[in-house]
Amino acid sequence: MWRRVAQLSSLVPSSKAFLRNQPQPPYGLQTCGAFSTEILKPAKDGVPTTTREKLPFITFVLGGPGSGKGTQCLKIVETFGFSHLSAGDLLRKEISSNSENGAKILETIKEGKIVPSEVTVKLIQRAIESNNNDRFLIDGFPRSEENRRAYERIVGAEPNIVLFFDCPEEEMVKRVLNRNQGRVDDNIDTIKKRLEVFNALSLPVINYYSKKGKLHKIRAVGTEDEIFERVHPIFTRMEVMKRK
Ligand code: UP5
Ligand code: MG
Repeated sequence: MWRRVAQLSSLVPSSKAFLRNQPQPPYGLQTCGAFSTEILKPAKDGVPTTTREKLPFITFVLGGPGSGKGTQCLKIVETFGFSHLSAGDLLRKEISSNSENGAKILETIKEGKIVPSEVTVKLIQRAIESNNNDRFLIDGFPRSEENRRAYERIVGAEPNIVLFFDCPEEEMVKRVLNRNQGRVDDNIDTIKKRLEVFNALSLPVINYYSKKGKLHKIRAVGTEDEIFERVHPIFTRMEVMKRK
């Protein structure tokens, strides 16, 4: 599994060529329920989110480093009762638990590169499985088209909606450098690499969901509360909230 990651990580400079060469997933789409969840025919190796009686409502939360994903997720959790799964936090937990992959995950994060999809998707899948909530925010994932396809293949479903926190690079760099929480990737060299990876590999994912009509782009400048005022109506409008 990790050998594949190393290959992926080295793809950052030539990401366009990599993305062009990726095969399309051979899964048929079905539409399910009132919330336009698209269930893909699940692969043999993973079905968890599709074995529940009712599919959970999944929101992917995307945006560059320091765009405020985590901060806004906490507010959405408080107001709308979602469970927050930060892919970065799940990976950092793997590092601190001295798991088999911990050292490699640490190296990848220090380099600002992307951890192999299988590693991250399994962590997300496990976190969803062990939580009975019917609504989740998946923060900071998928970061590449390959991540997105792996999630669809393993979990067998697409997100209901996708949030994109759109923030100028200058502001993101300032916020990350001010954070001061001891993260190994909060230094100017790694931040530059994270921004390169975001532009090369994550923006195509955002474009993909925009074309599918699932994307909610939020201007991520201003105070935390001002930004949340832009987020709030997205969820109040949704039928899923009325079921609470
Ligand atoms: N802040 C927030 N909002 C503010 C505002 N409106 N005004 C002023 N300050 C504001 O915010 C960042 C800082 O800004 C905080 O100090 C906050 O108080 C302040 P935060 O909400 O933490 O922003 P966020 O977008 O969550 O930034 P983060 O640094 O977490 O984003 P990344 O996407 O870079 O980090 P993540 O943890 O998701 O990933 C880290 C690494 O893990 C990746 O680079 C990658 O190597 C790896 N990774 C994978 O490989 N795969 C994955 O799927 C996920 C991660
Ligand atoms: Mg974060």
